[in-house]
Amino acid sequence: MSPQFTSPGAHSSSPTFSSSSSSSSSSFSSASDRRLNALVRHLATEESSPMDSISASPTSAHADSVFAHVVRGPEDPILGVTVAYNKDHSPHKLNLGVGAYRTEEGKPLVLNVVRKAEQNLVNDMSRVKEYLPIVGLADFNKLSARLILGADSPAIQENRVTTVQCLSGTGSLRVGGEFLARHYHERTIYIPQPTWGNHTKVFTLAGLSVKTYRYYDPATRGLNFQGLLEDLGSAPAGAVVLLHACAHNPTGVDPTLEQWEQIRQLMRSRALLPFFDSAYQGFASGSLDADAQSVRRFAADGGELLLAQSYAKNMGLYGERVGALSIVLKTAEVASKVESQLKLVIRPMYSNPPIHGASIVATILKDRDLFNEWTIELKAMADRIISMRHQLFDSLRAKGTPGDWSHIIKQIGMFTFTGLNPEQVAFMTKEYHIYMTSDGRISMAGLSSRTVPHLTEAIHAAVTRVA
Ligand code: PLA
Repeated sequence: MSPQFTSPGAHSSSPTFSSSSSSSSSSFSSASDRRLNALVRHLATEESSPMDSISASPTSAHADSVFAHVVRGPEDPILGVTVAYNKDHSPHKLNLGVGAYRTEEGKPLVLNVVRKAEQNLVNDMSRVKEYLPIVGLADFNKLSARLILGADSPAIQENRVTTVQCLSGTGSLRVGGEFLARHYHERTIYIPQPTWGNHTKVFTLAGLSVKTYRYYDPATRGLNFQGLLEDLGSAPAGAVVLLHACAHNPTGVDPTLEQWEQIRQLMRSRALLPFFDSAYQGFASGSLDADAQSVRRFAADGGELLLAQSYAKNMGLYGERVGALSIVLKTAEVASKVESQLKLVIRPMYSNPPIHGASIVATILKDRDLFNEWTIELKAMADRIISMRHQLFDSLRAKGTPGDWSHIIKQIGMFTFTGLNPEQVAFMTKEYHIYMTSDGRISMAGLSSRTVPHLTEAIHAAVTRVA
């Protein structure tokens, strides 16, 4: 039986909806017409007191927004550079802000091997779009842990590693931070000074208290190793320490292997818990294994650690948001209990991760030919960045730009920490349409042979004309 609605006063002269239904219309449509007509009459009745209360209600169309007091937030210091760049109409504009790889032609790059993997996935009619488990794609997790810890990792063989697929590097850091805030006794995390700008926000919002340790020495444009050892040496026992696995952002300064060894010994002796951020594996040296050495040394001593991985840069999967959080633990039993708690962190946050990007990565990592092809493309990206360093260095030297620019070729990874101050950066943006973060970081991956002369002109003008 159709639902019936009775409307008091349906015979009145208020405006009515004419029914578009034919004479054979069902009792349902005439009933719903009556209901709509009653509503229209109700809303049109001026002296109706419920109407008064609607217009006076803060969420009605007539009142001011309940969010009128909200103040405009600042743009993100890194992603906001792209927003400003997009508004600039100059044909000479150059975006060296966000770390995003560009070709020699200045175009974004989708790796060939990624195109192939996607083709395989599209052609596979057995694939479905069901939800992934809370922890993500099993193959992806297993292969990601192997990629960073090494195929022969004892921790993996002994099932002491739990890996969960997360929303790229950022999501992995956040899930790790939330887990620590809930289940770890020491809520302080030490991050390098300086570091990627988002670290402080991610960990603070996760519920940790953020402190810094000395890392970079502006005088030498290198590592402040003594300061680092002192600060970690006086951190409270058990504190978490964020370490950039390689290609430190923004400085491009990494510890040597000997220095890593000293850091490891100090941290283990003080029971400091390492949390590695690996956003650039393969991008620093061009070798996936070489760039994983810091992490592997810590894992090899049998101690515990957290590890956030991103495939944004090394597979060019920026917008696919694909990454992983691994936690290396003492026993398989602890690992499985920790995983059960990671699921409780993830489920109310985003339920389960997206399937496409992780499937691309798993397809590439499990096929020997695709994997080899990836390493070749990755090396080509790293080599192009290294060659940009040499071209910019040579070009500044040839122009006689005042200053020692050797740090451009000594630093490693996607960025050069130029030493330019915020005023010089603002000048370069205004006069030369070159966009970069105000701390003087430039993304070498955004540079090409074609744009090196323009950047050289701009740097030269900035250092000779702006104090
Ligand atoms: N960790 C570090 C050290 C990073 O530099 C970045 C990205 C991430 C994590 C997070 O990357 P993901 O979430 O995309 O995997 N840093 C970029 C982009 C490249 C950004 O700021 O979001 C940067 O320009 O610094």
